[in-house]
Amino acid sequence: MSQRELQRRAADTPSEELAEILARDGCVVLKDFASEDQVASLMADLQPFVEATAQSRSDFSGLKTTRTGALMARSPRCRELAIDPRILGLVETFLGPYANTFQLHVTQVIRVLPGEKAQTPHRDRWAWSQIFTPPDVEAQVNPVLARLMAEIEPQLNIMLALTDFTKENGATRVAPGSSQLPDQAQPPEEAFVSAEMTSGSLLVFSGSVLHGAGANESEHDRIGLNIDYTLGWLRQEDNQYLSCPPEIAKDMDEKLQALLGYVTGGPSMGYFTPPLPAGEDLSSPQRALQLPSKPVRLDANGRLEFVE
Ligand SMILES: O=C(O)CCC(=O)C(=O)O
Repeated sequence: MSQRELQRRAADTPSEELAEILARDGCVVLKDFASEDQVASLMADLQPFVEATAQSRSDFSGLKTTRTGALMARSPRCRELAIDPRILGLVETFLGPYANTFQLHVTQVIRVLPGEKAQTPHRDRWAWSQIFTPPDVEAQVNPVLARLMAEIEPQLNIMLALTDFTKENGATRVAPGSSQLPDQAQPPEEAFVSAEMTSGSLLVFSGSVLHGAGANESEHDRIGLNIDYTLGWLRQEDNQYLSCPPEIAKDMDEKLQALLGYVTGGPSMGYFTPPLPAGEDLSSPQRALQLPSKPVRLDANGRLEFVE
């Protein structure tokens, strides 16, 4: 596989045109998606959480990388970005054939620190088909899930540059067109392009394209704001019900509540029954946002009780 150019488009390009590029290449850059002021406001929201985040501890996640999550709970500006109509339009166009509802999958600030090495190229959709193995043991794959995931597009990602992304500071490396290759294919180094972009620009990439963070050989941090979307019927990578529980989600925009998972997917997916008091009935997930948050627990005999 030879190198294919990474396509770049204006931020207001119609979603149908972008979805075509994504279907062919698996990636596209949207220039100047956010203004300098928007980037500064995002940074202001996120800085305290990013500064307090310890470095990751695995070879894959990076030993000189910090990953800060729970962004919907933590940042009003991230909430606005997650439901930006340009992004939601593209999510619906690109993932639309494979689901009736969509949800947030990952929300994470990825800060690549000076001295970090390049991340192993991977496809994000492998998260559903790889079988969990201890660190240092070669990943095992469920072949049925791998085949199913390759037949659909299960995921769409955005990476907003909060600093400039350069080859030197660890811009995401992506292999345009690799989304078409079988899982076993290992494209050569030359097939990868550094998604260089100025802060405020956005890399959009599918769960099928081979990519990874680049090595940071500069003296400055590379900071990207990563929000991933997936199909309503797949398990979320970052469990949004825990990262953004009902007592926080209850005052948010309805579109965002739905993306967090507080919506019924189709006729019956995702309902729940409030465990107390007795007599509560099957309820839509939206009801969890309206209930008074009265804590419950199991007593010494394993019986459910309200905490008084
Ligand atoms: O930070 C990046 O540029 C990409 C990170 C990534 O692909 C991952 O952590 O799965």
